[in-house]
Amino acid sequence: MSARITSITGRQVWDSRGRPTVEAEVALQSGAVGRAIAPAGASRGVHEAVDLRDGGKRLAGLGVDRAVAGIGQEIAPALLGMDARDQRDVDRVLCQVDGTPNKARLGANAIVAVSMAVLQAAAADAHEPLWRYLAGDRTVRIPLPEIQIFGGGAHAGRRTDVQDFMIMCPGADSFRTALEITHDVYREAGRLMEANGPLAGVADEGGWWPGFKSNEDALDTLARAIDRSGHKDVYISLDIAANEFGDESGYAMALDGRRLSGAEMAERMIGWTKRYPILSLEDPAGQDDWTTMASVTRAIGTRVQVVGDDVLVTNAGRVTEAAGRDVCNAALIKVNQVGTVSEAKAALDAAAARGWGTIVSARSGETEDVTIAHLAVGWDAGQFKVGSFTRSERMAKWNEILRIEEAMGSRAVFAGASAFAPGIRKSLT
Ligand code: 2PG
Ligand code: MG
Repeated sequence: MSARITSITGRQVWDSRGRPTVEAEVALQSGAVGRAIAPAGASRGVHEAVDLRDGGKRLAGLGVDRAVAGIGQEIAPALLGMDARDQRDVDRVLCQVDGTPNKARLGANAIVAVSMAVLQAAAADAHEPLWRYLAGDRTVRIPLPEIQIFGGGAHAGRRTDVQDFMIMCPGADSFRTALEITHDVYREAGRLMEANGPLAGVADEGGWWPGFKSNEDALDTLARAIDRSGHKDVYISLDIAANEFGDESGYAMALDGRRLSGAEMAERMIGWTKRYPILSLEDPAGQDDWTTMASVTRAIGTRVQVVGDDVLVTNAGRVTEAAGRDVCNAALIKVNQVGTVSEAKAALDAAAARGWGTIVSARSGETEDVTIAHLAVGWDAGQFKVGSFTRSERMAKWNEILRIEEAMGSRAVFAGASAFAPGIRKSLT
């Protein structure tokens, strides 16, 4: 029985924001089947691969009929007969058939769903869980989770400028323990918000919807919630997503009523890392403001992880270029940001080769698909970012890692502090 691809089907399903997205199903000659669903970002970099949407009035222009049609009319004919185990070949053909540098013609939403479904089918064919199929004989770690407590920015009506207020527990002895600590901090944060002001449900990724007077008010509240949880060694991680409020003329932090130049922005970010127990800082500057990114990294990079997301867009070329200029010391890895599994892996490898931290990440629009949980383990990424600690499209991923941790039994190694670039690792021990 062979792993040749015998059919590929695309269909429209719905994501966690109630928007249409693309699911792909791939069947092999052996009878193995793989399925995957494309996620969708809200804060997107201009250098990302782009989704194909129908436009017009129907479904607010977000329909995916054209993306689904492309799977049937162009992608399937090109991939039928190929060996699903040759992921790199499959992904090369996907890029070729699309023919654009940013997947605009057939859509990154169609392409990423097919690329991940082929991977799932190959693992099913090998009768292995996906993480183990990817890891082979290598020892891989259970990733350190980065979990959102408050959601802001583009995920919460811009109630705070900062997008993600998260926590990390590098001192936990296991993933299971890290989640229990998160549970306690999340509840304490909710209680504080209930006591001190508006508690208006949850944001796009399940974090508390922020009702704060300033960005620093949110930071103070998070620090208090950590304190009240009684747990030690719990750190703050921020995704500033500065792209969303910055351009060539500077950064407009609306909640604080402040306009900052690049240099002032860097100073503010560095100041926060001195006042609060911040261990990780994502996108403290805009996607093309590498000068500000690099000055932040130069100032704090030996004790704080500086993560490139919109800055790097999971692109191996940009990772290598950024590494040459010390723009950051960690890379966020989102498969749909570049479009195929192999290109995402190449970006992760480029970052790991420089000794950077690597974080497999979900998008703000997600589904029940848990493929990325397996990528985080099987690729030994060390860190995993999925959003918050409510809502099943988030919890499904955390729960999947729990299952993997249990399946590994006594061989499970929790990444903990080892997830960070060497300097930061040292400052933690
Ligand atoms: C990010 C992600 C997840 P989005 O910026 O890191 O928080 O957001 O998927 O909207 O780009
Ligand atoms: Mg980000």
